[in-house]
Amino acid sequence: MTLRPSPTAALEGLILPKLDHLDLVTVKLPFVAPFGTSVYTWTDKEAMLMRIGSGGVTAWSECVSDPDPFYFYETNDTARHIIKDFLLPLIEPGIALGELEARFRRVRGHGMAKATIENGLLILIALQRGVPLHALLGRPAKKILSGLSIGLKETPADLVAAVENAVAKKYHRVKIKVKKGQDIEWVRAVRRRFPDLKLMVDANGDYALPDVAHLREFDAFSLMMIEQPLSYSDIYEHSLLQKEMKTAICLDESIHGLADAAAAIALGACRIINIKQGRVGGLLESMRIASFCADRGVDVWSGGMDETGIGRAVNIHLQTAEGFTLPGDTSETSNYFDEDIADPPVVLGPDGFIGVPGGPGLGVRVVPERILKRALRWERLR
Ligand code: OSB
Ligand code: MG
Repeated sequence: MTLRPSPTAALEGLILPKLDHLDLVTVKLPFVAPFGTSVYTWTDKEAMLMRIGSGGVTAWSECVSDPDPFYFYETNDTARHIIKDFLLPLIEPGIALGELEARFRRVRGHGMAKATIENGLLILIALQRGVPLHALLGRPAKKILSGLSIGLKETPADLVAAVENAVAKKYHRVKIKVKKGQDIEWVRAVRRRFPDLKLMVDANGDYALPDVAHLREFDAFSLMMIEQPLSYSDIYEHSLLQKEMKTAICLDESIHGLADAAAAIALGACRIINIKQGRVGGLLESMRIASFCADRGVDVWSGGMDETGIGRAVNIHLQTAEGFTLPGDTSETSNYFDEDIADPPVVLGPDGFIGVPGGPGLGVRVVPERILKRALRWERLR
């Protein structure tokens, strides 16, 4: 393996602007339908947004945590606490982004809180330069692959109906949530109806190693992968399971940064990694993981946290980076929301691709009236 230049070296050298103001705004947007997983059923998105301004330019970023700790340990309240009391005091105008990352390392974990700030600063700098975020990341625009994540459905027939809608829209792959007792027969029904569909399942950690015989039943369905079959905190047992299964394992919850990705790959715990930029601490760490995986022939894709239009746009820009070879959980806005807080909404083209917004920064407009309509809480910190 040849050593290549770091994909983030130039970004680490970016100089932080002086922040004139900083607000945390919590919004609550109803989902068009409840989203059920093995860990919880969400009926709305409660998101903490960060608004920062410098020299008349305003940037919005989104913390991808939920109000609850059912998917991940961070919550909107822990993120607020960590941002306010520990991360904000470390921001200093004139230092480089790499120096800020180094200072942030002293705070252990809390990647979603860190990502909110790092992403916000990158979006702000892109806006100040008048360039799209992907260009600031050093990447050309490209058509982004789409993918839908379908929540648990009561019956196999209900699930097949939902998959039919996704196929009609030309989604590039379909992921279905599974849990113990709501799995094999549901997947079998979808496979029978769509023998060639790019299909995968996500268990959000619902199984344990003694379920190996049951998990091997998934091998009959030519799935692209099974996402996080075992515990949210495990890497080692996934390496044992991967040896017993044909289907590729993809890790989501277990990967909190580059070191976890390296450990998982070295152990053979997965063949694919779901990179959620928030879970790993932001765009830079996401790019490091993606490049590391590309060098080792490990596919990665961008996960989602059913974000508002702000986080959704961040995920789209990220997917222009090297290594994002597989369709991610990047769906149309209308899959989750009737009205989002940003315009324009994400829509699939006739070929199922998603365009990267071309304007400066995220390339989407945050609509103030919609924020005000949806705001639960507004806090000025600077
Ligand atoms: O496990 O990937 C997951 C949503 C919330 C929390 C965890 C997960 C998900 C999804 C949906 O699967 C992703 C999306 O559509 O944004
Ligand atoms: Mg997942």
